[in-house]
Amino acid sequence: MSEEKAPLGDERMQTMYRDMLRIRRFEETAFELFEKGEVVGGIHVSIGQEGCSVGACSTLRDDDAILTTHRGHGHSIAKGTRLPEMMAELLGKATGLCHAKGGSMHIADVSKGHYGAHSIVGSNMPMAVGIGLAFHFEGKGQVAVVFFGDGAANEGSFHESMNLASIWKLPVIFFCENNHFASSTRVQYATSVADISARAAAYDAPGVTVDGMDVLAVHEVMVEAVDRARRGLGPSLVEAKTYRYFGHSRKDPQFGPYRTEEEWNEWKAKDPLLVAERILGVSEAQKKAHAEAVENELRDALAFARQSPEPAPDEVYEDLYA
Ligand SMILES: Cc1ncc(C[n+]2csc(CCOP(=O)(O)OP(=O)(O)O)c2C)c(N)n1
Repeated sequence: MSEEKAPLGDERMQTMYRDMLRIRRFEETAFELFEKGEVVGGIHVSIGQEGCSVGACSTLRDDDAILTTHRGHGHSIAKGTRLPEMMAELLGKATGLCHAKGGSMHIADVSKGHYGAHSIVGSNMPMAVGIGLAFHFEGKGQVAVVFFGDGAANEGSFHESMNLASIWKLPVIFFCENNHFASSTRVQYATSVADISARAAAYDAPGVTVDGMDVLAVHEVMVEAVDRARRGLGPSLVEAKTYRYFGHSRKDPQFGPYRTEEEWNEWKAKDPLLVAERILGVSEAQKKAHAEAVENELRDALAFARQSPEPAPDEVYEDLYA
């Protein structure tokens, strides 16, 4: 459907494609480093879900806010977080975004409007409502986008947050990445509705389901939700149907026992990068140029992270609040 709509300018579309590739290659690299023991702590990759993060964040201003989850590398990169400091955070270095106190699952970059990755499932939604309330009072038209999974949509915090955002008409967009699994639990097993977006009706807000493998379709749906939020008309619920190619985390095997290789292959045929190449009009020469630029950027980011010092032991209590 998005193929029939007027395209964005070529430069913007090329940037969207490159951002998706940056996310894919950053996460592939980070996962390899994790398996070798170089990335400390846990890691959850969003490979397969790049159409969601880039489609959503490509509609935002620098001064808009995002909040993400344990699976948040893609949202961070799409919102503008730099790769060197992000890689350094994963490697537990002093130059990391959170001085090595966050790691993969708790990255934050407030300078880019990134109010944190939050690993307690559902915990970021009440925070997004608080940020939305601040934006409402400030009156500068800023919006807050909170990313969460299908599993989080069954948490009480989702319902409470949607309700409060709706009665106060706050500029909050609830962006559910329905990748069909919460750990090993298939969405249909644990969720009362076929489309999570249907739940918006209970909070008198627009709810829309979109193909999360199609970056342009996500972008288009988000343009409407963002516009509504900026105009003071309140929250929206966007559900992007997508798929994670990797297991939930390292301990989880890729295919099962909760899914089959056949299903995995069906989704891989709709890979968001392949779809983007087609609908954004990325030529072979442009693909090659993007790939080279991304490899160079990653190489530099990794070199920066590796050369950075470990945090000093006497800094352990700095930046902590209790
Ligand atoms: C409140 C809470 N319950 C359980 C967990 C353990 N846990 C971590 S991720 C996860 C699955 C979350 O699934 P979903 O919200 O669909 O996000 P996805 O992992 O698919 O991106 C669970 C159960 C947690 N971190 N927090």
